[in-house]
Formats: sequence, C-alpha cells, structure tokens
Amino acid sequence: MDMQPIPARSGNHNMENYKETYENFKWDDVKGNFTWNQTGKVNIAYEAVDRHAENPDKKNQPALIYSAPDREETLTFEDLKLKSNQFANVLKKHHIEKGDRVFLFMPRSPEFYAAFLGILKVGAIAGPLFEAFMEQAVRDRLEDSEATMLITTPDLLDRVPTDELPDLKQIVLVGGDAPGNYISYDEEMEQASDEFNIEWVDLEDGMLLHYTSGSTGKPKGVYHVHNAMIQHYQTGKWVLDLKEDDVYWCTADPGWVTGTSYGIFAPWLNGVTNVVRGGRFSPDDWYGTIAEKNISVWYSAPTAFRKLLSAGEEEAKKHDLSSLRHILSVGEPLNPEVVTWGLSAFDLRIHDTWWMTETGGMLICNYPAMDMRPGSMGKPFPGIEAAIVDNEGNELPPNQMGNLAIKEGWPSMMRAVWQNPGKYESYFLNGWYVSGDSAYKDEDGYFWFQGRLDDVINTSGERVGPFEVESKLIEHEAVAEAGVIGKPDPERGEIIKAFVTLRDGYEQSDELLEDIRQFVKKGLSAHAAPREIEIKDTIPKTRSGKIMRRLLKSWELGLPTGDTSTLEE
Ligand code: 6R9
Repeated sequence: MDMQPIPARSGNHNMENYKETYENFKWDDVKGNFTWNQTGKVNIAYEAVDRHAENPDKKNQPALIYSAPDREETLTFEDLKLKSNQFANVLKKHHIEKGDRVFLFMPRSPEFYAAFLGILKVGAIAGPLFEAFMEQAVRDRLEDSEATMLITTPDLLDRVPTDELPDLKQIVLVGGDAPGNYISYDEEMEQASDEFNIEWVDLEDGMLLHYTSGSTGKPKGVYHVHNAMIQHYQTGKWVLDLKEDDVYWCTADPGWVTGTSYGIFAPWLNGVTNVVRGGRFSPDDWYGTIAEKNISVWYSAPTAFRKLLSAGEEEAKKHDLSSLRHILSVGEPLNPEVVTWGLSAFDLRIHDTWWMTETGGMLICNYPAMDMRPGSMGKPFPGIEAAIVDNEGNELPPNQMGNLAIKEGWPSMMRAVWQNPGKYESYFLNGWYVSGDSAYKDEDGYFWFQGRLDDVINTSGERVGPFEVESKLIEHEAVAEAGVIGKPDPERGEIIKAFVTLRDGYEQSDELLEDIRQFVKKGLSAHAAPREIEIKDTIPKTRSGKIMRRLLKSWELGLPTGDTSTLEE
C-alpha cells in the first residue's frame, strides 16, 4: 500500500524547532534536567518519584492510577515515594544490598510499582518477569541471574521451583497469608518506616535485567544501568510528547522492556500521571479505559491496534475518545492499513517507534513534529546515528537493504549480557551495534523495516526464541526432534509453528497434538506455545546438527529452498 505522507502536527508539541534541535542536540544538554547534575547524587528512582514528591506543586498529583476490573487505586507522587521507601526498608531488613538481583513475578498492581522502585532505591537490580511465565521460563531466568530474592503472589508460587534454585534465599508474598519461611508483603510494609536514605549509585551502576530471546540458546539477561534515564526522559519529552498535565497510558506489561522504559521511567521522569490497566484485553475495556481515565497520550502495539481495527469502527465510536491527542506504537511493523484506520477512528496519526530490549529506549521514531510516511519507522532520534550496514560493518547507500545498525554509545544502551561477555561482544561490529533487523533507508533518511535476519519470532509483538520452544517440545514424551519457525499471520504478525518427529510407538492424533501444545503452554508460557504443530518424518539439519529453520520456513511458505548444500543426508 503506497500512501501519501501525513503532515506533521502543527505547533503545540515539545519539539518545536525540529530541524534546529536535530542539528544542535547533544545528550549532554539533557543532564541539566536531573538533580544529580547539581548534587552528584544519582538514583533513577529518586529522579522519577522523590524529586516530584519533594515539590509542593507536584507531590499531590496522581503518579499512578491503577485500574482493574476488581480494583481502583490512585497513588500520588508522595504516596509512591513513601510506599517505595517502606519497601526499601523491608529489603534492607532482609539484607538486600547494592547489586543484588531481586526479581518480581506478579501481575501489575500498586504493590508491584512500590516494590520495583524500592529495589532501585537500595541500589539492587530489578528483574521483572511476565506473570504468564510457567515453571521452566521462571527457573531459567532466576538461575541465570542468581537472584537471591523473589517477590511474587501465592497463586504463582507453584511455578517457582525453589528446590532447584540454590541462590534464591527469600520469597516475599504479596496478598494472602505467608506461611513458614515466606515474607509477608503486607505485614512487613505495615511495620516498615516510610523514611529511607536512598542508596546513591553511579550512573553506570546496574538497575534492571530484562530477559529476552535470541535465535540460539536460552533467553539472555540484558543489563541496564541508571544512566538510561537520560534517554527515557528525553524520548518521553520529544517522542511521547509528554507534558505535565497529560494522562498517559502505556499498555505494555513491565515484564517486557516497553513496560519499564515507557511504562515506568519515561512518564515519571517527566512528572506525568501514569495509568496502569490490569485485567484482560477487550476492545470495550480498552476504549472504556481511554474514555474513563481521559487518556491523552497512548503507547501501544500493532497487534492491539489490529484487534481494535477488526472489532470495527462502531466499537470506537461508542466511546468518547476525545481526550486522546497523541498515539504511538512499538514492537512490530505498523501496517499502513492500521495508520489509515487510526486516522479515521481517532482523527490522529499513530506514530511508529523502533527500538529493542537491548537498546533500552527508542532509537528510530516518528515525532509529532515531522511528516510521517506510513510504513516507515521514522528517523533516528537526535544524537543517534543509525545506518544500514553490510556484514562487514560498512555503510550502505540509500535504498539498499542490509543490517539496521546504530553507532555504539547512546545513554540507554545495554551495558552487558548477564554472565555472557561473548554474547554481548557479538552484537558489535566496526563500532556499530547490529540489531538483527534488516531495513533500508530512503533518500530522505526515513527507515523502513524489512524483517528479522535471524530466526527470532515476533508473535503479537513478543519476541520468542525458537530454541527455547524446541527445547521444551523435546521434553514431551512423544517428541523426538523439533524445529520451530514464525509463520506470517495477519493479526498476530507471526504465529509459532512447530515441526516435530515422533518417538517410536507414538501415532499422530489430534489429541496428541493438543497434548504437546498444552505441554509447552504449561511448561513455558502461553505465548510460546505453538499454534500449529506438524508431524514430519525427519527435521532438516545441517551436517553439524543445527536445525535448518530457514528450510522449514521455505517449505511452509512454498518458497524456493535456496542453498541446501549443508543439509545432512
Ligand atoms: C521494544 C521492543 C525488538 C524487536 C526488534 C524488531 C521488532 C520493534 C518495531 C519492530 C518493526 C517496529 N520491532 N519495534 N519491528 N517496527 N517499530 O519491542 O523490544 O521485545 O526486544 O523486540 O521487535 O524485530 O528487533 P523487543
């Protein structure tokens, strides 16, 4: 679909002199917005919350509006400061120190946000895990990070294999009783003081571990430091276009990077009211949330927009969505069709943004201040040098497809892959961070996403590593070998398709296929469970034993199979 550019919004946005700003911007200029620039005392939680709580004009402003079908609660910046102080005291009482890994495995709730900030206030490293993870996914992440404390709920406890996690010394239970050796969140919070001396850290000290999937091996721990606040703040200002009286809603769960960088840090660093909606997605619920909470800035994902689109425009028109003034998207390619739909459903542009867990913050974006070309991810953020490079790290001319790469060294860049320096190094080539995405850049500097260069699957905006799914599949008693690919799907972007061979004595049946599917769902997570499973006689492998997922994909899509010279007999 070829569409005309959609013009910039005129006036009244945070990036007024777009061209000038672009040319003159230096990351150093952003530092003046933080108290540490004067005091030398650094902590991202202080900048995000306490700073506003100490400002008489802001302390009573709602910081968090938590809303779920069964619960509504509002915390001001002052409330959030005190609650996170209390939790920091709980952590101190239980000997959590700077640099310790403290994981959170629970649904979004006010307790989650207080605990998350408390972890940062003691200088520890927070590891948020998506609540839908099952035992294997939880175990892998806690094992690799050597987390010593986990904060979870009684419901989720049976997915935490404590006897296999020798480093995990303490578990805090949120809600309900805390038997035996468990620490009760409610009881300890009641007793804890709401005064706390924040642990001042270095800008380069760790604050966050997000596990994410690659094409090989188990998920890796992407390590972020306090310095990321510089990027969270400034992209919040210029891309999310946050202003102090906005009511902002980021739909992502903090188990994913969007839910921390832009579901916690960007709004609060900018002193903006942040809405968190719990419960399940439905068009009525989401439109209702916008209308009821008067959402003005909304950051979501193509998969959600596509579902809203298929629900029909009447569904949108049932609600008063007039509070909306700015909409953004991340996670997958934003189809031009969706942009067109957005124009008519909301009378607003949907602004695509591109970035990754590893980049910690937005890098290529559509700004309110620029003309948008539907289908393009936009242009690099000021201060970001992006290019298309070949496999040797040489820049390619416009309109040539290649590796989307970023010049090393932006503020929110990951600083390590946890316990895996080799993996970290492998991202960099010739001074470039190489993303694993393919793209091209047009003559005017707009970037256009083309696809992944590795086998990573993007299903409904969630990154799934085929290796993790294959490993789980072959644990099933009937499965001998497995190969997993992403298969294009109009609503979900891709779905997970598994090819498996059966062990002797097992026959193909619908029950068996469903059993295998459920096995992955219950062992790993719902979003990693294959929607399609196909039985094969053999799984194609290279002579060195690597599964040839590319070949499986070509077969599936009826494409030419290309070079198969490395195929095993
Ligand atoms: C923030 C986030 C990263 C991968 C990335 C790319 C895909 C993200 C996109 C996009 C097309 C966009 N992706 N944004 N593809 N257009 N605007 O999503 O992080 O979960 O690590 O995923 O998602 O393939 O490499 P993460």
